[in-house]
Amino acid sequence: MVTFVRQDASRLAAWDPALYWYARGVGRMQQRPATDPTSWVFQGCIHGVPPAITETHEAFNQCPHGGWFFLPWHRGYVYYFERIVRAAIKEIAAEEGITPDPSATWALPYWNYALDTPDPNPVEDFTSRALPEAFRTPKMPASPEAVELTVDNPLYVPDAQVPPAAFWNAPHRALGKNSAFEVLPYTDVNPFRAMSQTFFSATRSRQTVQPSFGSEISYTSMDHFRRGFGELENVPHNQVHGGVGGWMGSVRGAARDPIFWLHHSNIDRLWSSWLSKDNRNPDDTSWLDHQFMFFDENGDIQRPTPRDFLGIEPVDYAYDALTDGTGTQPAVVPPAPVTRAGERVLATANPRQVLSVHGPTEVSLEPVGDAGRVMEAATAGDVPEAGLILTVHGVRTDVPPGTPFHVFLNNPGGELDPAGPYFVGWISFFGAADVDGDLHDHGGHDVSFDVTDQVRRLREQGLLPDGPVTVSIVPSIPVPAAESARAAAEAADPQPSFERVSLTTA
Ligand SMILES: [Cu+2]
Repeated sequence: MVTFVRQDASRLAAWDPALYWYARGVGRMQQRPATDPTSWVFQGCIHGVPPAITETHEAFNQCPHGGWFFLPWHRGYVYYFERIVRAAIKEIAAEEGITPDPSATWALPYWNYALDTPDPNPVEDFTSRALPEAFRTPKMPASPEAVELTVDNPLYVPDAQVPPAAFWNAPHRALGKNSAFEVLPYTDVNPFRAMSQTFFSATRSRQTVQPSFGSEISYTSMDHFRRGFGELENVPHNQVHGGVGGWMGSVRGAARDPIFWLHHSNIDRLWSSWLSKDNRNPDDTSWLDHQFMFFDENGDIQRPTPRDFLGIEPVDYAYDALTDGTGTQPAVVPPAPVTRAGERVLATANPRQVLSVHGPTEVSLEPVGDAGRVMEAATAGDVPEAGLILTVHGVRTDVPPGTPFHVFLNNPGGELDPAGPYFVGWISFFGAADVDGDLHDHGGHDVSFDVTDQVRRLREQGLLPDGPVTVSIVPSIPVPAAESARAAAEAADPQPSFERVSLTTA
C-alpha cells in the first residue's frame, strides 16, 4: 500500500517541508558515530568507502554498476535510507514537540533534471538542470515556518577547485555547480533513449551489444564497474554524477553528497516509469533471488532481493508523476554505446593526451591500409555484421573532472552541437578516477560507439570526406578557470586523459 509520495524537488519551494525535513534528518544522521549503521558516514560507505575511513564492514563497498543489479540494488539502498531519514525526522519532531508528526507522510524527493527542456527564449531564471536551491545555500531556516536562513544547512556541499592531493579532505562539488545555472546541458540528462528501450538487459554475446534499459546481464557479479552500461545508466545516471563532480563524481564519495539520494530517487522513478509502459523486468532467478545487504532504521541487517522491489510502486512509496521529465526525441539520435572494439583497425591515433576541461581536444586518425574501401563496404551494408566502432581507449583521470565529455566525429568548422549530426556520444569519468583506487581499473576504461549508421549518413550527405578522420573530445560544460592566478589554477586542473583513439571493424 502506498503511504509515501516522492515529490519532484524541481517543483517544490526552496524550503518546502519535504526538503526542510530531509535537511534535518540528514543533519541528525551526520551527528551519529560512523560505526552506527544509521549514520551518514556508514550509509555512504555501503556505496563506497573514502580513504580516511578506517572501519571495515561486510556491508561496505557494495555498489554494482554496469550490470543488471544496478537498478534493484540502488532501489533497495535508497529505500532503506529513506526509512532511516524518516525515523530521524520522527525523533527530532518528538523532541521539539512538533505536531502533526511530519514523518507520518515524509518521503524522499527526487531531482527531476530533465523536467524543463531547452527554451531558446527563457522567460524565467530557472532550470531543473541546476541543483535544487536547498542544496546550494550554506544556511537554512531554523524552523519549518521560519523564512530567514540562519542555521547551517546539512544539504550544502561547497563547490571548489580542490588540488588532487586535497580531494578527500572534505566533501565538495566541482567549481561553479552551486550556481543557479545548469549543471549539464539537456542532451546529457535527456532519458529519451533509455525510456525507448524494450529490453531490461542485453548480453555480451554479440559484437555490437544490443542496447538495453537496465544494463548488461551480469549473472551473480556485483562488480563496481563491469562497463556493460545500459542506456539509463549511461544517460542520465553517469552524466549527472560527473556533472556535479567532486565527491559525487567518485564512486567512493558519491553518497556523501545529499544530492546523491535525490539523483537516485529520480533514476528509480524512471525505472517505475519504464515498467508502467508495459516493459518487463528479468525473470531469471539469478537476478530475482540475488541477496543484497542493507540496514533498517533500527540498525538491523536486512537482506532483500530484487524480487522484493519489482513493481511500479515497489514497497510503500510511489512517485507524484511518472511521465514528467522522461525525455524528448532528439533531432538526430546519436550512435549507440557498445562494450568493445572490433579487431580490425582501420584508423588510429596514439597521442596519449590530457583532455582540457576548458575547451576542445582534437585528434586526427591515421588510416591503416585500405581503410577507405573497408569503411565504404561496411557502411554500404555489404557486410551486415561488420559495424564500424569508434573507441577511445584507456580513459582515466586523477580526480573527477567536474564535467562529462562529448565526442564528435569530423565536425567541420568546430561545430560542437550534441544535438547535431557529428555527435558520437559521451565519455563519463564516474568510476574512472584514480581517487576510486581499487574500485577502478588503473589501465583505464575503453569507451566504444557503433558509428556505422552515422558514418553512412555523413557519407551520403557528403559531410565525411575521404581524407583523415578527426575526433573532437569536448567538456559538455567547460569548467571555469579558478579565480586565483591563472598558472596556479591550471596546475590544479584535473588531468583526464586517454591512451589512443581507434576506428575498427570486426
Ligand atoms: Cu549513482
